[in-house]
Amino acid sequence: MNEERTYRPEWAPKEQTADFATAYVKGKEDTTLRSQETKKWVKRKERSVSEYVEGVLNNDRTILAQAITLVESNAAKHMERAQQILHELLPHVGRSIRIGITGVPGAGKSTFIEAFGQFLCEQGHRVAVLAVDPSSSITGGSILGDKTRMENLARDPRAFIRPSPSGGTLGGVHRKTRETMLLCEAAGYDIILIETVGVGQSEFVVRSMVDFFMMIALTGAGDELQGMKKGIMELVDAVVINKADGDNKPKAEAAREEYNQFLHYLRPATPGWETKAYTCSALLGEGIEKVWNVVEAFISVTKQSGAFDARRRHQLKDWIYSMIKDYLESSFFSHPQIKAELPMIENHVIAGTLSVTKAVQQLLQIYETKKGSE
Ligand SMILES: Nc1nc2c(ncn2[C@@H]2O[C@H](COP(=O)(O)OP(=O)(O)O)[C@@H](O)[C@H]2O)c(=O)[nH]1
Ligand SMILES: [Mg+2]
Repeated sequence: MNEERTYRPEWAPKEQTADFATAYVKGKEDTTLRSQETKKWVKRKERSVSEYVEGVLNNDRTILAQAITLVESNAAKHMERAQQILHELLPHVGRSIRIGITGVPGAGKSTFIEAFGQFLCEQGHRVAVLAVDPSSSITGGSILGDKTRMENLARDPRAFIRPSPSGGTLGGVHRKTRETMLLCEAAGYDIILIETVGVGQSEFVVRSMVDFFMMIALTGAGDELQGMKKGIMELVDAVVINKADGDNKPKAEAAREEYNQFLHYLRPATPGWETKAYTCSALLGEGIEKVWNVVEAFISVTKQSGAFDARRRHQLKDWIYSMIKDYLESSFFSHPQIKAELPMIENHVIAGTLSVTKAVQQLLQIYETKKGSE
């Protein structure tokens, strides 16, 4: 190894740990961006909308990734172009199976997706993996190391992995993930897997964009049923108890029965479908095919009953309303006059000199009159 390759930045931990990149490779100048004659930097040419559309339809992965970046951008100029691209791609979207996967951190979601995704690719499918990570919208960072756990899947040309969009509210992530999903469908991915950590509202957000929703659960930790408290069990179409291997196998079987007893009394997440618990070992790849068989049965039952299409229609409506809410909320709170007056009005309410209703009325009046005079 030469000196450049072993250079370590000062912020690197002293101890070499497996989850930290061990070497830092110094960047090379990208000569393609320098004009050959003048030796001056030239700006990379922006792609046209039709270049994006064609690239996505031909599953050019570079262009797909760039289109997703455009969709994720909050800049007005990018948003407009992204919407043009999405509009042209509309006839090519919607033909995938959308599967959401939730569970507490450490349950094995990423390991499961790696095994499940590889299995599906071997079956001739093309799989896109997206993530809704609420921590990324709050802290700006994504769950560490997720991508590295999907190393094999990431290398498979039949799979496409995209980590969480960052920035903005969960509502913003919601829009970005939905639109990213549409781009992946247009690029020919027929199975979309959306991973989310069971935090806050993210489960509801993911439920509102998928056909099939599953929870990866664990045994242990007092054997309590995870997700019971938060009502997550009423959102899912399957509970998959992972790590059913080695000494943990009997425990996983017991947990499965416990879950099944409990699920029996719940209102099913999807009309006409009984949510049940299953076991698997994502690590050993056991029980993966069984989970896929469950998804296939679900699709066939709900397509026949009409529940599948009804849910898709409902989700589109839901999307309209959630976007309106997001838009109004950010438009209200970013309004200069509101920003200026809000702290004062807040203080009046706290001091007891103004009622909450009156305060809200005042603020809305400020917002509406200013909007009207713009
Ligand atoms: N024994 C066993 N360990 C597993 C299994 N699936 C995942 N793990 C381990 O559990 C840990 C967390 O897995 P990960 O996929 O990152 O969980 P996530 O946070 O839900 O995405 C990792 O150390 C995995 O190797 C399994 O089926 N059996
Ligand atoms: Mg993970």
